[in-house]
Amino acid sequence: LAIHASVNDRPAVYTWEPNSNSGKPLFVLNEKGVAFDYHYIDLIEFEQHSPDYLRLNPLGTVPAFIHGSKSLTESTPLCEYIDAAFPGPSLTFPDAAGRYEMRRWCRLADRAAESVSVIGWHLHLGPMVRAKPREEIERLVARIPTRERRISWLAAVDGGFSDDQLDQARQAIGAFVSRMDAVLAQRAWLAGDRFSLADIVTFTNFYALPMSSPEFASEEVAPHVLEWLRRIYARPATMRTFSLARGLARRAFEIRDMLGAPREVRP
Ligand SMILES: N[C@@H](CCC(=O)N[C@@H](CS)C(=O)NCC(=O)O)C(=O)O
Repeated sequence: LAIHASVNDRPAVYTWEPNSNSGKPLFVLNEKGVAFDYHYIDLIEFEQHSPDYLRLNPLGTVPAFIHGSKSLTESTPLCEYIDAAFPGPSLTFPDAAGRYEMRRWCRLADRAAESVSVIGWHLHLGPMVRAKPREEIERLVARIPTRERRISWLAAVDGGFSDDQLDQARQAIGAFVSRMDAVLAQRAWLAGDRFSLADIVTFTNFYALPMSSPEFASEEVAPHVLEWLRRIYARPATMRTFSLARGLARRAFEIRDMLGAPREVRP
């Protein structure tokens, strides 16, 4: 992999599944109808720490978005970059108050996403990685560029999370979902009267809620969140994005059916 200044402005996204941070640029590009090259970086195979990938993002995290000679790797600001740098429908607000509200929700969602990630590791990533031989895990972890991430990968592989950590994560998810439900009772979209990056950043982290945390996603406790999920699953760009999934995010097709959202786009 190398950063080649693109002649025709066509961006390239190096990322994993349409899931969490990894998914943000994919949803935004498809909403805007921007053509791009998608390079799948397999998180389960630790490809985000390969020497080639580290040339694109020395921190060893996905996504990396290559545009001209630039490599952009911070996913939420990246969403705003894509929205502003490419043609297509605007995914932000024209006024200062709307943009403030949008960024406030992005920040809240990113913080709540840390708890979603604890549950995701516990249920999915941990078991997938633990299935590898120990020597291979050690070799892979040794390549991780930051100490902080080496420690969290090893902790997740070895002990997993304590019951306390899991409880706290579940509580934080529950609290965030009620907060969303209260706002979505008042308006159709998180930051106001239009679909915006706040909805995308939140959705990419919470699209699997009905499957992974059904206790917070019932008609009784979060009817407006369920309606919001249905509306986003009904967007053609959403399902076009999930069609790129090869592993974990394929579950989106099942979740769409669980929600009874329209099925125009097939897996
Ligand atoms: N600040 C970065 C963080 C990105 C991030 O944490 N990505 C995760 C996937 S959602 C990752 O690459 N994890 C793999 C690893 O840490 O090895 C952003 O928001 O883009």
